[in-house]
Amino acid sequence: MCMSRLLRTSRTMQPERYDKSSKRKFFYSLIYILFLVMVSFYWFITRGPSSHSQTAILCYPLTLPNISRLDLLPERALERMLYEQPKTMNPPRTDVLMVTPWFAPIVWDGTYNIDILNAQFHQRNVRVGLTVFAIKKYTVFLQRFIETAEKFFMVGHKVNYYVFTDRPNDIGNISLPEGRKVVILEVPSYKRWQEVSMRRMEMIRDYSQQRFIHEVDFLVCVDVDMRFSDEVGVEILGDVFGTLHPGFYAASRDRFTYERRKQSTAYIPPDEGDFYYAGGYFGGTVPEVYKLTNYCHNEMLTDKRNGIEAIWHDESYLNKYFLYHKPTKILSPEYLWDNGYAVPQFLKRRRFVAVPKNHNEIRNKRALNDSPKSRGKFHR
Ligand code: 48C
Repeated sequence: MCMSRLLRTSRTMQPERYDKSSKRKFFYSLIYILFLVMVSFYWFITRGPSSHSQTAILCYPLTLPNISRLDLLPERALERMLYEQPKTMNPPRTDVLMVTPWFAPIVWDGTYNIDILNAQFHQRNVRVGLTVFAIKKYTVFLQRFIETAEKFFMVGHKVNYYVFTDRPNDIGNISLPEGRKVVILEVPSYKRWQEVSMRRMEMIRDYSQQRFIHEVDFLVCVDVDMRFSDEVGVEILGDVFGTLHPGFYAASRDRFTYERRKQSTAYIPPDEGDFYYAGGYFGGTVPEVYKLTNYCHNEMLTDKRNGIEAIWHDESYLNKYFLYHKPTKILSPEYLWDNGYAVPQFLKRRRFVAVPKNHNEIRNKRALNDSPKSRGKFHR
């Protein structure tokens, strides 16, 4: 009876045991197959079917999947926009040069669509640094400069005003809306105004390396004795840009006030030169501005060692730089004007104009005015 029970039990048990072990086997086979599939897939994506190089074999299977930078590029598309179609046979301006022989655009009113540009730059969440020097008595220009910039400069974009000054206490608290701020940078002052003007290159270079590179994408470097009077937006931004001097946009190259003494590093012979660029308005990406300011500062130091200073100081070195490192964008005199000049027909906008100054007024900090009697900043 015992035996028969045992037999009965074993008969009933066997199929169950068989069932369990086959399940287990099936499960292990599945894992094994899955493992093989994964290893093959891994091999396929890391080395590819056609790779036979020694390194590939040696690296395998430690190499991480080969994800190219191109695979990580963000997809950026503009929203649907309605605007006038650009017309190949009907250029927007025929009265002015719109592009240089090296294919850099010259920015004039009517040649660009700011809505398209704003959409592009908003997508990139662009941050702009506006550098300005207010050394010694020039602090008097700062308030108007920032007030007018708040109305016209890069409206709707992130802006850091980098104010270089030797008198931080003269600058009151300036509160700005979200995304815009004033950063005061205390720097030494120099006796001669020429030295103050020239040393801007060194200071912009040093702060580009230490600070600006971490905080902004583009730098715009301008004079402070100016005011904004019309829109200046992202249309000005590019790798490296300069601005046509309002006194020389129509002059022939031999009349430009380039440095003409061969002893100076800023020397440019009369048969060379594209444009005469203003010292008080240039910019670009932080690395490009670093290269530009580093070059100009080093050339100035070389001249200093040789006892020579270029005729128009930093402006002369800037012009030399742009002759052999062509700017990728050029701003028309709309972006730098002096109301002491008669306004020509082609000048549709005056976006950034000189504040006429009387040196006594500045020294005494009396109110500045636009008196036509004051000598124009850009007149030579
Ligand atoms: O901040 C000063 N203080 C000065 O004493 C002389 C110049 N400057 C800065 O250099 C200002 O930012 C000026 O706008 C800039 C260029 N200098 C000029 O335009 C003067 N007319 C020389």
